Amino acid sequence: VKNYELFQCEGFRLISSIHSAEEVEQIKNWEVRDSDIFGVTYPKSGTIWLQQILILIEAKGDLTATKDENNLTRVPWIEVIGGEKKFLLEPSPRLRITHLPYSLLPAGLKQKKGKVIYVARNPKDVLVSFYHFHDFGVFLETPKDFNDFYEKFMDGQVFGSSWFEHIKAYHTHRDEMNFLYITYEEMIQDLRSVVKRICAFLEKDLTDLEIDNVVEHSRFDSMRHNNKANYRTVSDQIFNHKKGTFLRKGTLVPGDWKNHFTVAQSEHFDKVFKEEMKDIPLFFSWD
Ligand code: PPS
Repeated sequence: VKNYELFQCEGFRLISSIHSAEEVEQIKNWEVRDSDIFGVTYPKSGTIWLQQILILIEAKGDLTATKDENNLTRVPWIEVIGGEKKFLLEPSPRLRITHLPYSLLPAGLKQKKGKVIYVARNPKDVLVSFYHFHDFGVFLETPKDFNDFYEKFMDGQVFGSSWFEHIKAYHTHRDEMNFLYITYEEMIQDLRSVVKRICAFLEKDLTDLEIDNVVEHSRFDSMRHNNKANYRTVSDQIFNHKKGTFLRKGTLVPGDWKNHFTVAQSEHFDKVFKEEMKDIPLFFSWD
């Protein structure tokens, strides 16, 4: 098995070196508590941004409260090997992130136990961020070129499978969960009001100053310089830190897809988007 080989769990593509089918299949049976909070995303949509925000809200904006612990330990991925043990043993509140599709979630979440925050990002920028991530992540196969990756992404032949299937399933089933939908672009435009919406959803009563601190410490620049939050400490066997950084462009170049897509790719994408999303009233800012 190659380091970066993908396998499927109920049609959802995962990475053989960091996920296990047996463990992922168990996740549906995990017992959910009302206090559990799950951040859910398709890859490259703002997961580690939400991870930092959740930690800071819990700490009422106090960065030092989290200083000894890496974000990855404080808010782990549920699907990564070893996830179950951590989940069962942890005292409340348990904060988690995941890329899993709706169909593989713990069943309790679908009975309105716990809370789900879904972050979506304009999928053209997701595609570009994901393309670069395949260079940075040692556990993913480096694409031949952008067009090669474009085709794989549109075909769902990537980790996370189809972007369209992911968001459509969550949108369709949102009323079955305690569910908050936010977008990466809203976070770029007005982080403070998104943080306030998250606080309201989580029933967290923070003062204006505490909110300011959450916002300040989760800005792109702050996170870029915070090794607890920016994945810089993850081993070279997982990320090729010589090739790039996890926080690549973020707010610096929103709409980075325009620097990568050809006109033909963009037109093709728009056509597929229109068709796939025809019954899903979700809108994205493309700039
Ligand atoms: S992953 O691998 O799925 O967990 O990646 P994910 O965290 O979902 O997405 C990574 C992209 O999010 C950007 N990012 C941010 N943008 C703005 N502000 C903040 N604070 C922030 N933190 C992470 C990160 O730069 C990746 O986007 P690109 O376009 O590649 O820069």
